[in-house]
Amino acid sequence: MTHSDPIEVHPAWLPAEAFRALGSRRVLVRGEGQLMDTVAGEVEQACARYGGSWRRQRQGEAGADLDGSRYELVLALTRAHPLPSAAVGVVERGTLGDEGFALTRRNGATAVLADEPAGLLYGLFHVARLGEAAFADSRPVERHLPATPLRMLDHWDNIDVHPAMGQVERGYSGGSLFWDAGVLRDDLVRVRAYGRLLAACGINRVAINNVNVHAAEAHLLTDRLGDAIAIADALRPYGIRVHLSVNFASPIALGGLPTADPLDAQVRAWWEETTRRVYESIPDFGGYVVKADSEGQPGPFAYDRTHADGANLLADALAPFGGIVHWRAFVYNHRQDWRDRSTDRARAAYDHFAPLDGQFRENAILQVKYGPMDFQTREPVSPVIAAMPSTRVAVEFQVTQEYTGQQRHVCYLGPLWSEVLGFRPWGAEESTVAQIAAASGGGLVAVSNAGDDPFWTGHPLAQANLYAFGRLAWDPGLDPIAVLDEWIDLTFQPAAGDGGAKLRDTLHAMMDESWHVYEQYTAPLGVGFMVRPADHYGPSVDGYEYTQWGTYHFADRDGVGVDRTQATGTGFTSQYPKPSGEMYESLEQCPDELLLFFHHVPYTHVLHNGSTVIQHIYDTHFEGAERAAEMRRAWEEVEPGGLITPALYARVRERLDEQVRCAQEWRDQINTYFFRKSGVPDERGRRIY
Ligand code: GCV
Repeated sequence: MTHSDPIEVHPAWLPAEAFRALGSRRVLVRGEGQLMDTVAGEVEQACARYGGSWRRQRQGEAGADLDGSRYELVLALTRAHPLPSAAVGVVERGTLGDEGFALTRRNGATAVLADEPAGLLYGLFHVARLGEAAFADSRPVERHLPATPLRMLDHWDNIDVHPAMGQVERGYSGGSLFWDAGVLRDDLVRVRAYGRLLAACGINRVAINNVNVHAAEAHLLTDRLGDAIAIADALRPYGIRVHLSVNFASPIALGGLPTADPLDAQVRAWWEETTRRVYESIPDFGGYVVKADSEGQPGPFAYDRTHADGANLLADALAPFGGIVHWRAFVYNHRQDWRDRSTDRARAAYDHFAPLDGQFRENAILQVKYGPMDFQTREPVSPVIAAMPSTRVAVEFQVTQEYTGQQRHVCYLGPLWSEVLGFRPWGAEESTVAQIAAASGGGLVAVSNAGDDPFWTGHPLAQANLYAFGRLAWDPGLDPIAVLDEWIDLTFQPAAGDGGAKLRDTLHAMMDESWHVYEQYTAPLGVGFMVRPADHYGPSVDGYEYTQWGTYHFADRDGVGVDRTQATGTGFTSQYPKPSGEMYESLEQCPDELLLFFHHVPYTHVLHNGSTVIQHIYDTHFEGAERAAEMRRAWEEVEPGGLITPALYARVRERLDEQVRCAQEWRDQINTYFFRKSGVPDERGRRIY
């Protein structure tokens, strides 16, 4: 295998083989509408390839040959009339919602039923996931309903190539799927294929442009709306609604008004009219995403108005059309003085937003990053999530691996998200983060990691992160390792058979704990950052220590960590309800992995695991770098073939080389730094520089 092997666009988790089982059956599709056409098209293609047969039955069309018993797979809307016999009595009509489906198998036929076409689309992809298992034995009726109707990806794509941030801000997968150097791509076939991949893992909304809305991108709302229309047309067949990130100062920049004051009548009229025009062209438009008064983006503060005033302005403009505004809570002082230890960036989102609870419109969603800082490898859950009972709150994840190896490192993030989603701020008997987000009507959002790279995600194994986000958004209770298994089986379908068992084991060995491995060799015990400023890749322990960004570790010769306690620190722990706040406040109860996020401790402090902080730093860094090398050794034993094409093999191999190199660099810089600061030697006498 060489680098010059031709690389076609990789099918990701939808290779043709994923449809072999259903494509070799007799299939009946029953129902009308655009999404039903998509379902029928999928079935038609699969049957053409694998020798099955299929029939589309239209409403009212009946006849002996259309009896469901002649089919091995029936995909039908519950309102279909007459209902194919395999589907009769399976489920009560009207109980599956807009997107749910029911699946059962009896008398030799598998039936998938849904109240709405979107449900059948998700049901079809579920059958693909099950493969032959969908046609074996009988199955009691299973009902599959998404935990939340809002399962969204944000793209940080720019239209113009930004001088510092490029075509895609924090993008590690080549260029944008939508734009190339200032223009919409001519051919949106790939965007349609992207929509298909997203639907197959459960995502139903995409914000197409960067939340940092620069000059050209602001025009998507008006004279470049055509770009959004074309993208919406490409994604619609897979049930995906398009959203736009908008610039809060648009009334000035685009409308020629002297102000963007959210309470100004002209400003309100401008947003109303502009929004009306958007809906004229895109009737199923999802709504707006706004980053306001954050990292230099304009917002309501310029007019002495609150974030609620800002969000409500846009919510009111969107409301007549059923649209939503996602208002981001990533607001903090990015001009902090490192000498001032009382200002704490972690506190900022809560301080800004908690007092506004109850003031947001019904169609405004507060979009909160999962942690209080910025998508670090390890952070506590953001206290904002539990602090706004009268606000719709969406939890935001980052699939693009800005701080988790930039798709050069294997870092499967399913376990991180699953941990966050399962966290219970009020204690064991109370709601999880996933339940809070769903019950509030906020849902889940993540920054996409996809681009025009032939493998979609730069690192082929990073596809698993995109897949896992969708699946966990659909059902946060899924075991992330089982989700990884699904992804392996779909993507490397032959792995589902005997020959693939070894590949499956290898991928699990490399990926299951890869987030922990990455955590081991990077910033220790939840302290965060220590990355190279600006590009956020690779180690630079003091890179941010004396900057204005508020991301400090405060290491000195005696100890390290940020005191965020109420007793002696910034008081951040008080933003949590009981018992989580008490747990973090207490040095004894604080989980080891978050110790340095909440406490400044001496290097000799003994962790729950019995090790001192300094020895733990040495041990985890030696071990993490070694485990990265083990991943490479495991991959070396994989034999290219089948769906492990030479190009895919080589791409993974080349990235593993970089991961091993970078992990060693992290190990040596971190260990050396703390040895020099503390003067405490490694008790195992390993090499520190
Ligand atoms: C889009 C981090 C990233 C920025 C990003 C920002 C955000 O700070 O480094 O590139 O900007 O988050 O989420 O808005």
